[in-house]
Formats: sequence, structure tokens, C-alpha cells
Amino acid sequence: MGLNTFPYELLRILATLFFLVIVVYGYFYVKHHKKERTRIIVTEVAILVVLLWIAFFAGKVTTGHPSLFYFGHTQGPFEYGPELPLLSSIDFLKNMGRFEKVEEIGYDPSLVPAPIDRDHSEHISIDLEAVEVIGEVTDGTTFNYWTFNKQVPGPLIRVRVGDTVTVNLKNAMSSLHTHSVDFHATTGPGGGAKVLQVPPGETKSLTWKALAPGVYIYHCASKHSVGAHNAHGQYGLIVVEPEEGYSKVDKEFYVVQGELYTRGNTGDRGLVAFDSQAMLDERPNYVIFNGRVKSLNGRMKASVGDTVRIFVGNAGVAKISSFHVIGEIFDNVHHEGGTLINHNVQSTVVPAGGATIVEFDLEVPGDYILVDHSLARMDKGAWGVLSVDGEENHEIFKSHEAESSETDSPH
Ligand SMILES: [Cu+2]
Repeated sequence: MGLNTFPYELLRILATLFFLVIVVYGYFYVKHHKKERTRIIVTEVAILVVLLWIAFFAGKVTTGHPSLFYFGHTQGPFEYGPELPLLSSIDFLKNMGRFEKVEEIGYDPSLVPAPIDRDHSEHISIDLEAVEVIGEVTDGTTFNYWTFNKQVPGPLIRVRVGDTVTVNLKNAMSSLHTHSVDFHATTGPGGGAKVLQVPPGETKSLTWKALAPGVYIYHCASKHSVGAHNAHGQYGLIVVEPEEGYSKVDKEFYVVQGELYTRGNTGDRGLVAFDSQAMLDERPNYVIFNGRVKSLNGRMKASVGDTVRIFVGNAGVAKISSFHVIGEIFDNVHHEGGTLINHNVQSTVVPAGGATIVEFDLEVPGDYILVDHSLARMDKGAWGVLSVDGEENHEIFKSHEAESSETDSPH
């Protein structure tokens, strides 16, 4: 399977330049061949076209560049000014060859570290690498993701309350941008991001103590738009287990909702560019679980009789998730990832930059679809399948069609 990385953005740039050349050529042609009146009309049209062109690109930012404003100024905490249209696109296209193309951008939801089995605190060392890559959002559509360890979300990290954690953040030599990490489980300036601003090719470290149990987002928080780094895929979850640990379950999964803001429409083919105006407008083209469309499918499997736990995060950057599993009721929800546990919940709110734990028993086999119950987002990719095998339980769920076909069968 080859990744479709055709840079349609390049066509956009060429078309724009060609359009301008035509306008200029038309102007000079008319100047030398037509009468005065026509020349004035053409001049006016040309000026109008240029103005329309500026209006079209004003406020848009293209592939991969964290600056957001062409003709405006951020009102955020970090100062940066306007830049010329298309420059960031050209910069990206110039450097496209340096980005690794990853076959699987979506982190496997079944890869969860084993529960912690110790009764004392330890010093844990975590290595994260910020890598800018090209990965597949959906069939035929690729995007310049910024990642921790080349997948989205970054790895699920599991520690115990009271542990001391040393984070070594390396930024790959191939990166175009400074990256960082803010652990919501950390107490201190920037959740670590203040210290861990790492330019390409460098490594920085920070040691912090896990003071409170829970499930926490970590994400890149680099200056020049923290939101843009999140919207390129730089986030993950860290679980800080309570002293007594969590209850024993049969299967644990790791799911993080995120958003992608791309130029053009949902489902456009080829290498699609980042659209910062769409991000500022909070209008994602993709809302996805684990980095890409259908990332969970075929990788979340359980059996009837299992108790399942899902660590659910929501990276945002804009939308609140109404997390729901179609055909199931959560027996336990660790509300917002904290110590309050609610029971018998259909959908639970996961705020942007928040997380939760849901637990449920499986009584009936079949496919269970995980969604953000803002259901229009399903069409943007916000769904995934938990496949459950095992014996039917007709006391709990019985299809009348199944009944008649069973009667017909020789069995
Ligand atoms: Cu970053």
C-alpha cells in the first residue's frame, strides 16, 4: 500500500500564479491592441481580481506552519506577527522529502501497558520523540502529522501515584518546528512545557512527581499556536494509578479523540494541507479516534463475559466529546478521570483536554460502535468498532428473525 502524497497544494499555488500571469498578460495585451476604454475596464477587472485573490487567502494558513495570521495578530499569550500568503506552503513543499511516510499512523487501541503491580513508589523514565511525519487520514488522503513516537495518539504512559517521572523529550532532526510537552498530570509551570521547549535535533529532560491519581492528557504546547500542534496530532494519555490500583478487568483499551483541520472538503484525496482558519473557526474536517478514520476497527476485540475498561481521552482542540458505545451502558464511569465514579451511564462528557475511564461487562456478542454522540461527527470519522465474540444470550437480546432462521436450521 503506497501512501498518496501527491501535493495538490502545489497545484493550488501554480493555479494561483498562472491566474495572476493571465491577468497581467491580458492587461498588457489589451494595452497594446485595444482602445482606451477597454483598457480601463480590464485594469479595473484586474485590480478587482487581485483584491478578490487577497480576500480569498487572507487569514488562511497552509501546510504545517504554526503561524496563524496573514493580516492579523494573535491575541494569545505568545507574540507573533503576520506572514506572506503561501510562504509556509512553499516552505513545506520544499522540505517534503525529509518527512518519513508512516504506514500506520493510528496507535493500536489494544496496546495498553499492564496494570502496575507494586506497593511502593519508583523513579520512572519516559522517552518521547517529537517526529513530523506523513500518514494516512483515510483511504487516499494523507496529512503532515506531528507526533510523539510517530503515531497518534502518543504512547499510553502508566505510572503509580507517588512515582517520580523523568521525561526525556527528543525532537527529531527532521522536524521543521520546536516541539514540547505539557503533562496534565504534572504540577508546575506549563505542566513541563515551560522547560521542555525542544528545537529540532535536541533533547531536554524534566523530572516531576505524580501527586494525584487519574487519567490525564499530555500534549505539545509549543509557542506560536499550541492549538496547531494539537491539531497535527501531538497528544496522548498518562494514567496515574491510585495506590490500590484500578479494579481488575479482562481487557483494557486506549482511545483518544482528536480533530484535523484540512484545506478543502472531508474526503479530498492526496496530501491535504492544514487549514488554520478552519481551526480558528473550530470547524474540523475530521474528528477521529486514534489518529485516523477506522483506526480502532479490527484492533478492539473482546469476548462475552469480559469486563472491558477503556481509557478515553479527548485532545480537542475545540470539540467536547459525548462519548458513547452503541448498544452498551457503562457500568462505571470515572467521571473526568478523577475519583468520582458514576454508574449506569449512556454517554459521558469528555472535555477538550480531558479524559475518563469507562468500564462495562459484555453480555451479548456482536459489533459495538464507539462514537462521539454528536452524531454528525460520524461522517467526519468519529466512530470505531469493538468486536465481541461468544455465545448468544437470548434472555438479554433476542432477534425474532434469528429465532425463525434457527428453527429452520437442522441444528
Ligand atoms: Cu509540537
